[in-house]
Order: sequence, then C-alpha cells, then structure tokens
Amino acid sequence: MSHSAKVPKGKPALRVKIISMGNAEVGKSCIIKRYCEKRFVNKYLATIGIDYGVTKVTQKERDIKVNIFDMAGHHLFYEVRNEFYKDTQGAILVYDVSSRASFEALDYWMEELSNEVTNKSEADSIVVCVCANKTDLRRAVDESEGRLWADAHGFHFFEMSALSGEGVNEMFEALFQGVVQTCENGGRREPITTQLGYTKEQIEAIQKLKNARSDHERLGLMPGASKDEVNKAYRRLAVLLHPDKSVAPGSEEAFKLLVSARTALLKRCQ
Ligand SMILES: Nc1nc2c(ncn2[C@@H]2O[C@H](COP(=O)(O)OP(=O)(O)O)[C@@H](O)[C@H]2O)c(=O)[nH]1
Ligand SMILES: [Mg+2]
Repeated sequence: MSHSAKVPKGKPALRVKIISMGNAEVGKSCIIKRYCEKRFVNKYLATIGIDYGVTKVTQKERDIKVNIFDMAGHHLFYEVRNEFYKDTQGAILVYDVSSRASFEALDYWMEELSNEVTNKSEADSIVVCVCANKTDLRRAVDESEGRLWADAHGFHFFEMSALSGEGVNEMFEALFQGVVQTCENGGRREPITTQLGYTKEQIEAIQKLKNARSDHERLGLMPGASKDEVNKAYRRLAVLLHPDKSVAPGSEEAFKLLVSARTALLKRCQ
C-alpha cells in the first residue's frame, strides 16, 4: 500500500474484480467496509442488489485497482446477482461461526458460482477465501470444520471478526496475492497445499461425541445395545480419535467423552 512504489515498465496496473458471497447477515458488507475504511460500520442496511466499491493496493510492486462487488445474500436478489459473476478473479465466501445454517449454505454458494460462470476452467481460476466471521460470538461451527471444508475445495481459510477487525487484513492480503499470482500464471490458480493432518471422519466423530444427548448416541448405538456392540463401537472410535494418533482439534476431549460413555454403558449391561 505504499505510494512510492513505482510501477515497473511492462507491468501496468492490474484491474481486479472481487465479489462477495454468502448468506444474508453473515457480515459480508462489514468485512469489506472494515477493510476499505479501516473501521467497523455498525449499521445494518440490508444490501439491495449490489454495492460497489473501489480500492487501490500494491502487491509485489504492482499497483492494483480492486473493484469489489458486494452481493446481497437473499435469494430474492438472485436475478440481480447472477449478472455479476462474470469475469470474477477473486471471491470472499463468508459464513457466520454462530450460525450453523450459514456454514451449511457454503455448498449452495459454490453451486451457484459454478452455474453462473461460463465454464469450469473459469470457476477454477477464481481465488476463493473462505471467511469464518463473527468469532467474537458464541460458536456453532468449530474452526476445524471450516478449515476442513475450505481445504477440501482448495480454498484459503481465515477466521475473523469484522467487529474487532481481527483477521480481516490478513485475508485480503492473501486474496490479492493469490489473484496476482493467478494472473501471472496466465489464469491458472496456484494450488494451495495444506497439511491439516486430519480427516472429515475424525471431525464428524468429534462433533458427534460433543453434541450427542445420550451415551448411546455418542457411540452411535440403539438403546439396549449389548456389551459386544458397545465394545465394538468403542474400538472403532478409539482407533479414530486416540490422542496419541489423532491431531484433529478436540480429539483429547472427545476421547474422554468416549471413554466415559463406554464405561457408563457397560455398567448398564451388567
Ligand atoms: N458480533 C458481530 N457482528 C457482526 C460482525 N460482522 C457483522 N456483524 C453484524 O452482522 C449484521 C450483518 O452484517 P452485514 O455486513 O450487513 O451482513 P451481509 O448481509 O452479509 O452484508 C450486522 O448487524 C452487523 O453489525 C462480527 O464480526 N461480529
Ligand atoms: Mg451486505
């Protein structure tokens, strides 16, 4: 963002198109305003159609003119929205960590995106940053779940709060860097290599152990399950989640829940 950086000859200012996606009220407009104005605008004006903003940044000594199209999340505005997917280079795909539904809607948004761009190679060239917003609120979605989803799609992942400002700049930096890189690659997106070291199966097992309302449910058993069934279910989960083997966040806590559920169920089998 320095003004002194001269644009090297042969590298004209880049024009970049960024769009926002995600359910209504997840904080898309606030994230953009936070970045563009460096402050949090605590006013809620349901975006009608599209808001449009321009900002300038410098990335690798190259001036970039960023055009940000802030989309409305309501399905109602689909007719307005669909025009604007064309020629997109970067997207922020936002959900609210306090709303499970907004996280579950990410698949819908990806589908809409791939339906609206001309072809798959255009969709694959878009640099996407998944934004887990409102980390200042009580969580309904763990960081590990969000990371896993982003990782499976080859997207960047950032947790943030537009309210405190935490994480917002880092996300935009990565987004612009990714877009410039993609332009320099002739439109091919750099693959993101992450090594999470854990699987969807592990994260789902942890969530189930944490959220289940009974010990039977924790082990995935019907009431009245036999001793053998309890032990079998226990072993399957223990292999998945043993803290010595699993690096999935929450494994230790989940393993403790597993052990105590098994103990309680075996007592009832006597
Ligand atoms: N607590 C909290 N509230 C937020 C945050 N970001 C946005 N909001 C609030 O969420 C509501 C929706 O924000 P907005 O940016 O309009 O969402 P959009 O519909 O996705 O553009 C507003 O009431 C904001 O004040 C955040 O990080 N934390
Ligand atoms: Mg908005």
